[in-house]
Amino acid sequence: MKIKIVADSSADVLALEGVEYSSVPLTISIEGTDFVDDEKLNLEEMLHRLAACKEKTATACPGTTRWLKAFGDADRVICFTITSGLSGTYNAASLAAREYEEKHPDRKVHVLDTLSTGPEMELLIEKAAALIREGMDFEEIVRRIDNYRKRTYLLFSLKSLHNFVINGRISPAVGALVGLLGIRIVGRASEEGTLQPMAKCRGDKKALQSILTNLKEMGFKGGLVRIHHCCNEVLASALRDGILALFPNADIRLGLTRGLCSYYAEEGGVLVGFEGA
Ligand code: X90
Repeated sequence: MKIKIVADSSADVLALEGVEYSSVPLTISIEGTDFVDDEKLNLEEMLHRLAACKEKTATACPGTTRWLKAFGDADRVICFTITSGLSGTYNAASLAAREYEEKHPDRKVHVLDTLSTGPEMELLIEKAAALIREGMDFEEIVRRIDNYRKRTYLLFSLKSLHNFVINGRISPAVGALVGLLGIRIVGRASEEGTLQPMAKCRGDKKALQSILTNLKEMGFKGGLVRIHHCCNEVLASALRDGILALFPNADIRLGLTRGLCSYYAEEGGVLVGFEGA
């Protein structure tokens, strides 16, 4: 029985080797232009337009039609969504899954609210892909992924929370933490899947130290780490080197945020997904 993986575009994963996979795009609207977060997205143009734009910009989650298209004709689907704490994506995917199963009673879709995004989603997707390749059955994979999610985490460093505030995704009080020149907010995805600030840091070097400290406190012992950044190769590489200096056996991979995560993380933002306790 073939198992397909489907995830929304906030996972920053466009393709998977050896496993059926579809990425379902969110949309970023900037002054009348819709940037669809798929493989054709011109990220550079989107960031330029964003920097020049003085009007309100917005994002939108994929509707059920896009999800149904991604499920295609798969017998079994494992579907990963960005946190329901910040987006309607999980809700839309769940509605689509119900519709799919009603139409095809022999098929099944498991929708997983990752309570996170970006590189933590990538870890969950990678794990599911590995288990599919091993030939494990659907129910068992779903069980394993549910357990695995309990020990994966997301930390981040952001220079601005502007787009979170204007889209009503965090309270103005939290948003007020940044705005000062050179201040980064280091935070984590909370257990409820919301943005939880942990430290205010002046400059990327301090942010790096704060991320390393939190990584250890959250139980990292040298497992998998995925780092996604928006135009900040310097901090992303320094982080990799800092982690490797403490945990030489860590398995670390760097990648780029795509449209949705770039819009919210903004230039300079770095997201770290890892295996903790
Ligand atoms: O329009 C929509 O439905 C999408 C809304 C998404 C809002 C959050 C995006 C987060 C992107 C930024 C840093 C990580 C914060 C994670 C907190 C859980 C990535």
